Amino acid sequence: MLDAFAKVVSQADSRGEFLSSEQLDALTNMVKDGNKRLDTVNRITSNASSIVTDAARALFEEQPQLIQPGGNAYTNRRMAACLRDMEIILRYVTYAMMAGDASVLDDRCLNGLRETYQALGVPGGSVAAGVQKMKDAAIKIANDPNGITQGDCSQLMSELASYFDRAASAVA
Ligand code: PEB
Repeated sequence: MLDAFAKVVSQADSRGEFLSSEQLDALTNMVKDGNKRLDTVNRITSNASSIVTDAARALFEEQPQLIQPGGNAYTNRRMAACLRDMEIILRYVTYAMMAGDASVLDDRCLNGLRETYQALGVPGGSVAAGVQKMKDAAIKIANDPNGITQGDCSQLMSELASYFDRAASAVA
């Protein structure tokens, strides 16, 4: 598990070189945007349960077969497992956002997840659809201009989107 700083240090060390000016520039920009990054993580973290439940509701509206008898989210036990899975994925996305690096998401959440779902008979495409709904909700919340000093968050929002896309394509 690496963050954006540890990653460039490890890359440079494996080549036995000083940090390049491109690496330093990228890290400088990351430091400059640090408060925005923390606000992003904070906003998603504080709204995690509504992000999860709204996305799940929308998913079941779009794919009602999931909650009908025989569906993969039918029975309270499976419904609970489904909501829990969405929450786990969202939590790892916030970790990746905090770290500025996807490795924590890859190593601790997505690694082997597709195979786990295949073995359980959980439809990966439906999980991916749920993750995309969480992405839209998370960006809406993180990028809301109200109640915060305004600035350009486009780069951070596309980084955030990329972690959700990564999770969705790991299971689809
Ligand atoms: C991954 N999910 C499930 C299981 C595991 C995971 C390991 C099996 C064990 C259990 O039931 O608890 N666990 C989860 C995860 C990590 C982890 C992401 C990462 C660290 O440790 N069913 C649906 C939807 C979808 C869903 C499409 C969006 O219809 C999920 C939610 N996951 C789902 C369901 C089960 C499950 C288990 C229903 C239970 C399947 C079953 O037992 O039949």
